[in-house]
Amino acid sequence: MTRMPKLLVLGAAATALAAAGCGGGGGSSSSTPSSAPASTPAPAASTTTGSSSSSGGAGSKLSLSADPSGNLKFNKSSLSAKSGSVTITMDNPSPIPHAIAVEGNGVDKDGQTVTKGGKSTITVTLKPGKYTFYCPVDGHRAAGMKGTLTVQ
Ligand SMILES: [Cu+2]
Repeated sequence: MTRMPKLLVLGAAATALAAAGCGGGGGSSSSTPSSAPASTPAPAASTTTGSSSSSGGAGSKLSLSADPSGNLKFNKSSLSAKSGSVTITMDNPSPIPHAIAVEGNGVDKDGQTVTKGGKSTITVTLKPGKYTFYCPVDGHRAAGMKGTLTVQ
């Protein structure tokens, strides 16, 4: 369940790639997915025009933290993200172990439980819809350590 090491490796690899000079010079035949439905009124955002500011398309990154004074809650009760890859990082400044987890629409993923000073991170691929983020430590979700993640 805990994918922390793999995430770190992935992050490092991505960094290395980015550092190694951006983007290969388009040798490969453009594999543009021709699946885009013509009905979508795409507001010109999908086709990046010119400027090679490669944001990497790394997906949404969200962060929150556990209540520092030991209450069983997060500092946010709602989050929103774009569909696709979503990374959520929870800081735990409290003396109580906590973790971050996401559930909904067939997704159910728990992050690593961390103690004071630690970070719990999960990366999930989400479709538009509503999800619940919560702390998977026993009793914490029931006590109110949860919120709504809206994906658009
Ligand atoms: Cu907790």
